[in-house]
Amino acid sequence: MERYYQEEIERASRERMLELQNEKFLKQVRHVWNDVPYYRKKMEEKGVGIDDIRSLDDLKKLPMLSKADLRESYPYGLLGCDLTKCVRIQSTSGTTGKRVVAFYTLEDIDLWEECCARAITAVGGTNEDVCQVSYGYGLFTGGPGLNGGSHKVGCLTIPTSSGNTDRQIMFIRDLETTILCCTPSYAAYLGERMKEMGLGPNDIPLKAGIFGAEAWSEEMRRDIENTLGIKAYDIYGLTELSGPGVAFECSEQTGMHINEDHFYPEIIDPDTEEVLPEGSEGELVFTSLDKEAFPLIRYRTRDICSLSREKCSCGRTLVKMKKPKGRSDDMLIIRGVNVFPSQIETVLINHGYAANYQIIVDRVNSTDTLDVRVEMTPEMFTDNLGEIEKRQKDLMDGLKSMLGIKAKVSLVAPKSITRSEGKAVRVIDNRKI
Ligand code: DLL
Repeated sequence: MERYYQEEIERASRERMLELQNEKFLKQVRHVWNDVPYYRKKMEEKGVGIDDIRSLDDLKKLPMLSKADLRESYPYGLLGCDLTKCVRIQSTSGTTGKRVVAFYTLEDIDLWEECCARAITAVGGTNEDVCQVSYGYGLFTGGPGLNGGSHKVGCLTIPTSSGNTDRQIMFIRDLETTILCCTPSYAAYLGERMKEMGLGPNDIPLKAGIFGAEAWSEEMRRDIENTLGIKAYDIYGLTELSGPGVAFECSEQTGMHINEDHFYPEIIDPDTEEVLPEGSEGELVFTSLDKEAFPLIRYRTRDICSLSREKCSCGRTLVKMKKPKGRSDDMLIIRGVNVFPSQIETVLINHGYAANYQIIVDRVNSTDTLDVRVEMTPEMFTDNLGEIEKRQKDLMDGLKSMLGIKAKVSLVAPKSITRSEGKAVRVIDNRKI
């Protein structure tokens, strides 16, 4: 039986949802106009006043925000309320430039945790479940968000955070964890470690996993499901909008329902910023509908995906986003061809490898080179050079037909690529552009 955390919203009619979105949108724009001088200035520069915004149809008149705006206005420039009303900050793991800091009031946290509670309920979670949160806690939103959602659902929550893998497995077994929350790459590592310890799916009580924070392929989903003996569900979100729970997967496992009563999505052409019709692939842009401390209008996520309003068998009417292929800034342009790491992952897993790989890009004599380092599994490990060469050639052929360009493959020994406890770093781009 399908369960819902907030059924009236999750299954609202299209008319009801539009009415709610419209009402909240007008309030949110007014809030930003009155309380966020940075955005008001952007509106004025575009020649848009508050009276030009009368309904959601006018959304397209409004300027977009990007990560550059967030960096420029760091730390308080986009704050929408008095600092005394804020009770928390979270921050992105940004590797370049200034970090992005997002602020929350108590009410913001409550709504965010409700979104996570919807996600946990959608995978079958109830107050009889034990939910182990193995996302990082701290500035990263994964741990705190799912922790809050798990409390709301009433699960017994185990806040292990990430790392200390043997202890994670011990808790899963001793405390009978039924729902595991972590990045997909960490879930794969937990499965690998379990195998090394001689444990199989029947030795653990897990039934579901809520995995997100990074792009992962359908093939990786199948692998994790088989190794851990669970159903693996996707979850999406970003710090700027709250954290995990912006969208979540249901029993159908064909994309994530967006919590569109809180986050209004658009898909745009990343080059022209033109809004694309439903079903087109493009960059996902969100407008928050009821945030107090950190409201964002038309925020460009840089994530590439498409939206679908096809009827879902779970009964939810919330619009669905397809699994993001990755971020537009993760997309590699190799000799003029667009390559997503997730496409490479698909080929590797289809050839029987695990998702332990690294993509090294370089430029030699003005030509881009693509080198995929992938670990042999312990079962296929050999020092027979002929065998290794044959395997490398098979993979190169597979990559050529998926990507349309030639990639070099280097098979490396099991365990020689560093495992990740959070988001995996898959790409090393040595080109100096
Ligand atoms: O990763 C929030 C999160 C935590 C989501 C736990 C899900 C689970 P950030 O660190 O701000 O926040 O990174 C946000 O991660 O723009 C996407 O590029 C990527 N991302 C998040 N979820 C997915 C997913 C968190 N399910 C950025 N599939 C986003 C693909 C994802 N990419």
